[in-house]
Amino acid sequence: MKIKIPAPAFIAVSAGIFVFLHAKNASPFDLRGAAEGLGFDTVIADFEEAGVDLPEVKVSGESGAGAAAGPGPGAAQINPLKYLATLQFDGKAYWNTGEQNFPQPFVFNTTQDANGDGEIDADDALENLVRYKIGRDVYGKGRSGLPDRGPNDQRPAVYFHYVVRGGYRVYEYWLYYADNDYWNDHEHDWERYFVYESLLTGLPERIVISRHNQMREYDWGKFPMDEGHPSIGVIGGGHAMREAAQDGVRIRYNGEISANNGRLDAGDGQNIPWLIFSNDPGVKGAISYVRQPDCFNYGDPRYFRNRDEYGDLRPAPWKRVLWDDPQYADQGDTEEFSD
Ligand SMILES: [Ca+2]
Ligand SMILES: [Ca+2]
Ligand SMILES: [Ca+2]
Ligand SMILES: [Ca+2]
Repeated sequence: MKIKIPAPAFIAVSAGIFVFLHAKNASPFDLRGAAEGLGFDTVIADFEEAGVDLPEVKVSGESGAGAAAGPGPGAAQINPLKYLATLQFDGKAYWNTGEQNFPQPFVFNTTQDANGDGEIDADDALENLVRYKIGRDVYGKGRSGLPDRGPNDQRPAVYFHYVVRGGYRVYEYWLYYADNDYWNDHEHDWERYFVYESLLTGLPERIVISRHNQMREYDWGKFPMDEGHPSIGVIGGGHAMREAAQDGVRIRYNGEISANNGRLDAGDGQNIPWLIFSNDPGVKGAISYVRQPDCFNYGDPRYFRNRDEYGDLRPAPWKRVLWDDPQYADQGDTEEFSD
């Protein structure tokens, strides 16, 4: 379901908007309806990738060099809050304790070398994680039994990336969990949902959510919503996502947190806004971050079937094909890696 934009005769640019004038019908596609910013650089890149020869760029309004160089002063920005989801996790139904860890920064403890290898790094994650807690300065017993962990930054966090592909601006939301405590036990767990916004209408058309080694696609209009934001159910332990609700801890798009029928020892009833990490240009309210490591070692001695702390390497999100080519999701059961 790709929308092809014909090669424009020329592009007019002014203060963050642009108009494509097409040779055939001479009627402009006015992309002002897209509401939030259209990164000029990004669209150029997309045409280049499609092998379209770009015609002369005629700039109206502000000084040419400044307007064409990217989102300058006054230019609209990409707003990652626009499609940020409400997540509801597994609760105590079916006689279990429900979900025990939630999306958070992958760098969340910078003071404790928990696995004793002389480095404070990503492989200390499982040992330092304090379960059933959401908050800025979390303390407690570590997931693998170590006492006095903390301070941990276990606030809700998302790693945001956007690309323009096939007639869409794709808003990618990547979630990091320190522990995937399921039949496929592993340290580190990267899950994701993508929203496809049409460049022609400026409206969201599809949402794609990760579920084990699949990316499942839904029509935006048929997906459950929470005040205009997707409402996604997260399956216990492995964090696969689904369209149906769950009964446990809920983190809303606006940061409202509630335990419901789940267990939450810190964070219940609080409002903790999502941390939006992104290094992309023009992203509103983004916190930049260091894209290290390139690989996460999914093994951990805590797991009977995956004991090698430095084994089971999986590329970081920003090293995956999917990161810059989300059309890959259309191919269904062909994910590169099962998280
Ligand atoms: Ca360590
Ligand atoms: Ca570890
Ligand atoms: Ca998982
Ligand atoms: Ca590890």
